[in-house]
Amino acid sequence: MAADKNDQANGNYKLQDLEQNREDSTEQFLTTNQGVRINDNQNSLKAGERGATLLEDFILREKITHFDHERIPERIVHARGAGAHGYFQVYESMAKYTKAKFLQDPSVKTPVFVRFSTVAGSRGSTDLARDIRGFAVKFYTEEGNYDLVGNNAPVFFIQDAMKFPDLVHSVKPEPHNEIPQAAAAHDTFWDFVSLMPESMHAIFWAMSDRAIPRSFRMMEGFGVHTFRFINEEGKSHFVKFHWKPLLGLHSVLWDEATRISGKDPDFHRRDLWDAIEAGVYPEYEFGVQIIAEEDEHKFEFDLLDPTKIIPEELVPVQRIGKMILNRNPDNFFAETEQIAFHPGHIVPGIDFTNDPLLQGRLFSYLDTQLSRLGGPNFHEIPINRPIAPIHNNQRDSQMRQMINKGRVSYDPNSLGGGCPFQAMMTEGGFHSYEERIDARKVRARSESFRDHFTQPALFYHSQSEAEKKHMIDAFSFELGKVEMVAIRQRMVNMLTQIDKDLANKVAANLGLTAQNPEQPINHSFGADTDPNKVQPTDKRNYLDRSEALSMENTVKDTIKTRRVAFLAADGVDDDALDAMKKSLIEEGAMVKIIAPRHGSIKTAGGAEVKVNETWLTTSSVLFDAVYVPGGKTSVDALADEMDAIHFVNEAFKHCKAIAGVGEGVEFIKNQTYAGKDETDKAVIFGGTAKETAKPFVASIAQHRNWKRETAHKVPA
Ligand code: HDE
Repeated sequence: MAADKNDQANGNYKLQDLEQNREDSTEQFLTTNQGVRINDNQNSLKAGERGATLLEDFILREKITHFDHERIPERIVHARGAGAHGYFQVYESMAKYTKAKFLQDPSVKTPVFVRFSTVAGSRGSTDLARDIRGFAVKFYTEEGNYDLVGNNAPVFFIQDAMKFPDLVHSVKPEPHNEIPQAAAAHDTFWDFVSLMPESMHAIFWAMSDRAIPRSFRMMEGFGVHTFRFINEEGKSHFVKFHWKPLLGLHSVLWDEATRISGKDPDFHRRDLWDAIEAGVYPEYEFGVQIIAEEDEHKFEFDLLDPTKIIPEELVPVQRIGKMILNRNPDNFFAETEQIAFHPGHIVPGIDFTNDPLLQGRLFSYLDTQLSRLGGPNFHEIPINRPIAPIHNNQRDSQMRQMINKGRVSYDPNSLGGGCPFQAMMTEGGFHSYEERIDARKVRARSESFRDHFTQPALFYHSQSEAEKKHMIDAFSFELGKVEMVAIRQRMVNMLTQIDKDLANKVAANLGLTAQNPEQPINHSFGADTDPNKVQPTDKRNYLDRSEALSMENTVKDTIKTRRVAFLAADGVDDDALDAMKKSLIEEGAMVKIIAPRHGSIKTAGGAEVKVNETWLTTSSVLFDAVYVPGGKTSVDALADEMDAIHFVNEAFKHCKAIAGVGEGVEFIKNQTYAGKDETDKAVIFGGTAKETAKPFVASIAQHRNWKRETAHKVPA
C-alpha cells in the first residue's frame, strides 16, 4: 500500500491505531479460528474415503459456518462505494468562527477516511450510473470523530425527512420485477418527482454532467445543509461546506458512461485505487461559506431549505484547508464496507440547524447501523473507532470488545469515585448551541420553502451550450424510458415552469407538446391543507448566471493521471513512441500500450516494449486520449484491425484529444473520421513526437472538444 512507511511521519494516528488489527499471513501456518494448526485443508473428515462426512469435523463446520454468514445487509442507499485513507490540514486558524480543534492549527494533520458512492444501485452495480455521488468524510480528530456526510450535488430532492422513504422507494428497482438496476430512468421515479416540484433543483443537477463524473477525484463535494460554526465565546455563524477537487471538475458523455459500464463497471473504484497506488494522491480543498447569524433572513431563499444553494456570487467560498488521500484500504470489507457514517457525529465547534432534512438524518444513520452492522457496538469496529479515548457507562451487547473494569456502570456514583467525569466546556465538553425556540408544535412546512423553480432555472442558465445540450439529452433519455405517457407529459409540463426552451426541446424528443400546467400538483405540503396555499411560487430572478455552476469554467491546466492509449504493433517507430511517452509521463499522465496481442512488441529499432492491453481487454472509453505513433509495419497492422479503427473513431465521437505522427497521421486521416476536419484543434498531427507533444498535452488538459459533438455524427 502506498504511504505505508510514512504513516508515522505523516502523523496519521488512525493508521497506527489500525495496525493492531491488521493481519498478515506471510510465512504463517494455516489455523482454525481457535488458533489450532490445520494439517489438511483439502478434504473433509469421512467414514472411509468414499463414506459420508462426519458431524465431528469441527474444522469443516467452522469454515462453512463462517462462510455462510459472510454477508451483511448492504446499505439501503449508497450501497456501491469505494474508500481511501488520508489526512486533512487547515490553512490557518478558524478560531474566529469555530473552536473545533482540527480547524485551529495548520501544523496538525487530522486523519480521514473518505467513502465515495453512488446512491441507487446495489453493491455490485456499475460505477457509471447516472446518479448523485456520495462524498462522506470521517475526520478522526483528537476531540472525537467528526463525519461530514455529503454528496457531489449541493441540494437534495426533498425538503423534509418524512419524504425520504418515498423518494428512495421510487428510485430503487421497481418492486414487482426488480428492474432497473442503478437507474432513475423508469416510471416510478418520474411519477414521484413529477408530483414533487421541490425535487426539481436536485433533478437538474442529476440530469447534468455532474451525475456522470470522469472520476471521484474530479468532482466537488457539498455538506448540503446549513450547519453552524460555534466559536470559543459561544457565538454562532451559519456555514455551508464544500470540497473542491484540485484536478478540476470533469465528466464523461452519457454514451460513454453506458459503454464503460460494460467494459469496466469498476471504472471509478479502479481509478481511485490506481491513482493512490501510483502516488498521485487525490487532493480537495475544503471550502466554507460563512453567514452571520444576523443575516439569516437576508436571502430570497431559506437557509434551512436543503433544496437551495447559496450562490457563490452572493457568499464566496473561502478555501480553508486541504484533504489528501494517500493510502488505499488493506481490506475492502473491514474498512470501506464497515465504516459507519452519521451526520450526528460532530465535535465541539460544529452544530446543527433546524433544516428538517438534516433533523431526520440525525435519527436515521445511527439506526441503520444497528441492522447493517449487527448491534450498538459498531463504534468498536477498527475503522469506526475514534483516536480519542472512550469512557462511559454503556455496557454489553453483541460482539463487545471493550473490557470495562470495576463495579460501576452508572452515574452518579461514589463507588467509582464519580468517574468517568462530565467535562466542563472549558475541558472540551460538548454543549449544544442554545438556540432560542418559541413555537407551536405543528406538522407543516414553512412558506419560505415554496420557491422550487428559481434555482433550477439559475442552474440551467449557468450551463454552457454543450452542458445544456447534455441536459436536454438526459431528460429525453430518462423520460423516454418512462412507459406511461401521462407521466412524461406531467414532467415536461413541470419543466415549462423552469425553462420553456428546455421544456419544448424535451417535449419534441418525446413526441409531445409542453403545456403550461394550470396548477402544478404539489402534495409535499400535506394533503389536508388548502391546495392554493401550497402551490410553488413563481420563478424569481435574483441572479442571471453563476459561473461556479458550470463545469466549463473549471481547472484545465493539468493532465495529471489522464489515461492515454498508444496504439502500436511490431515495427513501431522508436522515437515516436519514446519521446511522446516521456513528454506525457513528465506531465503526470498514465500511458498504456495497446497492441494486437499480449506480451511485448518489437520496435523498428529492435527494442522490446511491454504491451499493457489488447483490443480484447480494453476500449477507448477507458482512456482520455489516443496516440498513433508512426512505423510502417505497425501502422499497416493497425489498418488491418477493425478494432483499432473503431478505437480511434469512438475516441473521436467522445470528443477526446487524438494525435498522430509519421505514418500514424496517414492512418488517422485515411482510416478514421478523426482526420476529416482540419479545423478540429483536438486532432493533432506532427512530423515528430516532440513537436506534437506540446499541443497534445494542451488538448488533453482541455478534457474534451465539445464543439465536435455537434459538428460530427460518428457511427462508432
Ligand atoms: Fe443519506 N443515508 N439520508 N443523505 N447518505 C445513508 O446511512 C438518509 C441524505 C449520504 O458512504 C444511510 O449508513 C435520510 C443527504 C451518504 O457510508 C441512511 C436522508 C445527503 C451516504 C441514510 C438522507 C446524504 C448516506 C444508508 C433524508 C447529502 C453514504 C447507509 C432525511 C448531504 C455514507 C448508511 C457511506 C447513507 C439516510 C439524505 C448523504 C439510511 C433518512 C441530504 C454520502 O442512514
